[in-house]
Amino acid sequence: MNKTAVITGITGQDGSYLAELLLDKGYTVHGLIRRSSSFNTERIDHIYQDPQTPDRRLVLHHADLSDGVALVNLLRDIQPDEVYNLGAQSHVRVSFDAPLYTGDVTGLGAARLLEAIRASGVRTRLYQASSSEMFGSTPPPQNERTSFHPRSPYGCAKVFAYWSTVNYREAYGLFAVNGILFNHESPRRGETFVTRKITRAVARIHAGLQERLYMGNLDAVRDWGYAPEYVEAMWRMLQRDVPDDYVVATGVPATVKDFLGAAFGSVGLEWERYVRFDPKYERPSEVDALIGDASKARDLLDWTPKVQFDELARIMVEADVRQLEDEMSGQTVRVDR
Ligand code: NDP
Ligand code: GDR
Repeated sequence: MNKTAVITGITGQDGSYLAELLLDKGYTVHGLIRRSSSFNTERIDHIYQDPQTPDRRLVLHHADLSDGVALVNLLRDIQPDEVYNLGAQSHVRVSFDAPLYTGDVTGLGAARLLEAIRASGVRTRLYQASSSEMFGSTPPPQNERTSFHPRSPYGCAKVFAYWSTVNYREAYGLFAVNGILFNHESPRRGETFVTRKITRAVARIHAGLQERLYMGNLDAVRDWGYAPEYVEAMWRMLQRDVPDDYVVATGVPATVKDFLGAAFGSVGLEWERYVRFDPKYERPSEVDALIGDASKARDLLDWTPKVQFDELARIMVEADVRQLEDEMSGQTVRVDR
């Protein structure tokens, strides 16, 4: 029989790729979306099925990770085989401006979902979107045994969610896993994360629409992978016989400067001519270097990344160039670029 999954955060980058993956595998997918005063479903519009569609396999529900009772009711009604908790206030810089909100949604939200599973009595498997930001200032390489030292309200909230997930596994025998994912990007990446900010600017500068790009710390080292490959790892974690936690990463380090070089270079531009510093993009405490060791995921999940940061930069610049051309010619903007 085909499986049923619930995805929180289905309107985000990862939620949209995961929904596609699960639909391709024959799942019925229930996505939780937030009520918004304007449309917020752009990333999943291409897979949307209206309520009149016979046998539809993508169903959207209004819900919020701050509303625990709604989560209980939804889980009891849907009876999912798998739950993927991807919903979060996921921006590290913003978490310094909104620390309590971030703690509520990103941290307590995960606990509400765990408790909703317990309260509804549903027999299911849970994936928790944990993050390399939990390692914070602990030096690389980081793996499943590396200690956490978060450097932002977001990182602290994710540590709470991580340990809550482990605790429900130990206390109640819930099949609950943490995917500790390092940065992963795509043409669907939110526009204010550093890679997408850069690739959008490259497209606009190349088209003569923008002169400067203002940035923060260019020396940070990150391990950037390709989001569609990472959602496959999430799914594989829930197909194992026993629940466990896994690091998902490329193992390839690159600085923000390296990404600038790859992105501007892909259209024949030198980034140094256009990029300027603005302290507003710095963080009160920074995470200097994240480089993941994903050997456990390779050995147990048979998962290996293929796209590395320079190819990723090219994919994202090409998509943003196409999107800009579409916008300038007045065409409807495609989501899947
Ligand atoms: P996005 O920011 O693109 O998506 C976040 C999703 O969470 C959106 O669908 C958003 O809805 C939803 N959301 C925000 N607040 C709430 C709330 N109060 N209740 C319910 N849903 C909410 O993140 P990504 O897709 O990049 O990441 C997915 C998850 O993985 C997040 O938890 C993130 O923290 C984590 N993560 C991401 C990594 C990355 O590199 N991308 C690495 C490691 C972990 P809306 O569209 O309405 O804003
Ligand atoms: P990060 O991603 O904080 O690693 O969190 P982000 O792309 O925001 O920053 C990466 C690095 O770039 C530096 N930086 C800038 N960042 C932004 N956003 N804007 C700038 O102008 C800028 N200039 C320099 C940052 O200081 C940082 O060092 C992402 C999110 O997706 C989290 O949800 C996820 O958990 C982690 O990745 C893994």
